[in-house]
Amino acid sequence: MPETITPPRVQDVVKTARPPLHKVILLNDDFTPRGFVVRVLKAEFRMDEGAAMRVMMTAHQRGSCVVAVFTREIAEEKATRATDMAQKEGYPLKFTTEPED
Ligand code: NFA
Repeated sequence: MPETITPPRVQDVVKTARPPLHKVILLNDDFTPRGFVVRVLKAEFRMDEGAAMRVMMTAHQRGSCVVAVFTREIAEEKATRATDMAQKEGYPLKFTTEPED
């Protein structure tokens, strides 16, 4: 009996929307020691010394600096953890989040 050969179906094209991204922003203050800010950036955002130093100095000089972008949940979690890390040491250091345009 002859074999029936079924050609492969053309796969449907499914477009997956990328989730909107949120920025984690480091805010300057007059009290938190520079070295502590660098330590938090390295610990929570896995930055090397050089990157952490540049972000810290940018916030120090301009008032704030974007640290990184993530999905909303991750951005909020990291901002909270980093802010808590400072609060435990008695520093007013603050990280906020905002949607990326
Ligand atoms: N402005 C702080 C100081 O001079 C350092 C700092 C930088 C704090 C960035 C917060 C954010 N000790």
